[in-house]
Amino acid sequence: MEETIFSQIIRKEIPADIVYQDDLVTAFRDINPKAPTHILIIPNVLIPTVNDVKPEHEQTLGRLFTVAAKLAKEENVAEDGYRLMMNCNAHGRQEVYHIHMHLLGGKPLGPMLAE
Ligand code: DGP
Repeated sequence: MEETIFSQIIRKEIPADIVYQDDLVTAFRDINPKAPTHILIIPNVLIPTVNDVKPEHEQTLGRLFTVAAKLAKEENVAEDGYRLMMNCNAHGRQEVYHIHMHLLGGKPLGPMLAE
């Protein structure tokens, strides 16, 4: 398993706009935002893709959702709505092989998939 740039962000070795961190997860603003709110919520432990998820990750991955809900409220997008998204491998267009939940909101997001 090879570390990605996200491990360096977790350890604060490179700059990122971190909006939340605890013992299990870290959340920071996407460097190339696709919506007014675009935050990545990631496990502190390296899990390259959703295909690598194991039962022992369930508590950590559950935390992604509780943090998403908290951040959606803080970003004032909870009422209007938002999208949570996780890409896997080539067909999912995953770019960084450290799983991450995209939290997108702040405007109507349009159809889920572009043709
Ligand atoms: P994905 O295609 O799901 O793997 O999305 C990867 C996202 O990660 C993409 O929206 C851009 C973002 N990203 C890549 N490198 C960095 C970085 O160094 N810092 C931050 N904040 N975001 C990054």
